[in-house]
Amino acid sequence: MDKRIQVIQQLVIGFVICVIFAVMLVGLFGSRTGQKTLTMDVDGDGCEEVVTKKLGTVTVRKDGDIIWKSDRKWKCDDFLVADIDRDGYNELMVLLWKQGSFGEHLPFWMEQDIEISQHIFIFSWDERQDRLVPIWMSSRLSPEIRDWNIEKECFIHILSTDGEDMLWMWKNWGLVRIDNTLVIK
Ligand SMILES: [Ca+2]
Ligand SMILES: [Ca+2]
Repeated sequence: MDKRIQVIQQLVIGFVICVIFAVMLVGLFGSRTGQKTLTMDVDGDGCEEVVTKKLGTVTVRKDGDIIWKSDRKWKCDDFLVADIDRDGYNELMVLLWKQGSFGEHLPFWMEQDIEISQHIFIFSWDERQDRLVPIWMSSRLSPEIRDWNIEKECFIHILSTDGEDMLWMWKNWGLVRIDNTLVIK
């Protein structure tokens, strides 16, 4: 066979393999890499802000001005806005990846904290500071979250990467799993 034809065949096969991989990657990560926009009242003034996720960054805009933006070091998968503690004001929940789980407060037995891990960070509007402040920051999630959504206004329905279907809610000072103990009507 002509060598040029062989080269062309190899190039075509290589291209097809690349396309197949690209389609698989989009299938695996497409839902997480897409954009998302919600209009919700985040600062409790009765008017809606625009919350967006784009290229791994979550941004809150009020009248066109950015009033909150996720940390540059985070890769945000998704966000939810709901009144999870049922005080009449919405919280912003961000599902994100970051390096390290302990920040500046590294446990004495650890020499380094460089692992990339998934976390849920929850923010609430602080009137005195006039800004969103973190009220709960999870440690490394295990198993990780594949998908989540708000159910019945304040419950968080979570599907883990290992296929577990869970229901969580805010209790006292953090998220607590409740699907084993409570039936929602
Ligand atoms: Ca508002
Ligand atoms: Ca609230």
